[in-house]
Amino acid sequence: MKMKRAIACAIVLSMVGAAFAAVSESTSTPKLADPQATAQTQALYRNLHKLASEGVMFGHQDTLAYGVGWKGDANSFGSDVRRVCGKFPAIFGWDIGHIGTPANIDGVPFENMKIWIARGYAHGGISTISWHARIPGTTESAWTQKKVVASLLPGGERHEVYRAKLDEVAAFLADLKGPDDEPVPVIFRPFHEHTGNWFWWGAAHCTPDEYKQLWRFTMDYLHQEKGLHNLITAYSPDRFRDRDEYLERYPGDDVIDIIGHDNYGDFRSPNTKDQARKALETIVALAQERNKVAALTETGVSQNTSTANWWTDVLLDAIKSSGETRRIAWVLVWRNEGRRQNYAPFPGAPTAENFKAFEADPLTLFLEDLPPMYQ
Ligand code: BMA
Repeated sequence: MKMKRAIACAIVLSMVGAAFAAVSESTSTPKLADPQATAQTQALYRNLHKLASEGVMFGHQDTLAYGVGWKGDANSFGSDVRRVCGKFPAIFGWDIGHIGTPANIDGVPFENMKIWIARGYAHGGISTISWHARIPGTTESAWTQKKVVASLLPGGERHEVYRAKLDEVAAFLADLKGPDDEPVPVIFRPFHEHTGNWFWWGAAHCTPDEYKQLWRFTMDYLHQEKGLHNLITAYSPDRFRDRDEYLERYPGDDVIDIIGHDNYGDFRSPNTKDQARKALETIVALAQERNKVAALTETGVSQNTSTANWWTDVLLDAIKSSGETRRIAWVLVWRNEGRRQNYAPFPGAPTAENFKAFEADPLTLFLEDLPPMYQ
């Protein structure tokens, strides 16, 4: 296993400091919201927590499924990220929008997605699953601005329909299996960007209490009724003014594991560096107070039009802007749909050379740089 210098140093230091570490271990070991989480899921969470102080993992949505000018199949294991820098992302993003049909919202067959998630895990990588959910029981998209959240809760007129939808979600999640038939741990990130109003679960379309109840019912159902214990939950508001707004709809420390944040706007150019720093410092502080893990769960700029040095001069610069901001566990960029929509570099992209410098920085971690995450 090839490790970056930062990790190697951290290992030496942690050996030297082992005696001290043992003393503080009991207070610093993070606990998942699900007390019944599988051993691998617990190990992943512990390792995410530990790695967050050593490096920042890089993630890319749908990286194995397709990229600019190519499409994968069940047997392929390619990525635009690898084509550019020789390494895979450490974090593999997926989306289960349109669950219950053969292919997801962006045409990725769910059967292939299962295979890619299992292969990513077998290679030591980490998968995170978002959900651009249609309104349950309809084909109305995630972007339908209707007040339906209350109707999905227990006692609501769509509650049974919602349970049936969660049964489909659970069947998919239960089918993620490792080499010894163990459940593959995944970071589950539903109901994201809810501080905006573009999705039906957005702030304008439900009360804080309804939003929290949606999360609480959903996780309780997946854990208790469906017996799933391979989930690490990520809460990921879009841009927020301050801690109060961040926490206004927070479902609770007993539900959420990852203090996430989706933010494109503040990471567009160096001009908004102060806002980017403030946002990262806020989530890192909130995570540290709760002994949880902070992450920049979505960001990115178009690789066609962005400044060529965006990776180092904007993104990395923001992540390195203070001792606190460096403590996010990962950053994930959105999908490479094709020439029109792309957030990761691809061969020939104006950003490709700069991305190599981003990869070479000791702070960034790719699949090949990870220590074992599941033990
Ligand atoms: C959006 C865009 C859409 C896509 C959706 C779900 O941000 O990338 O093209 O369908 O995410 O992945």
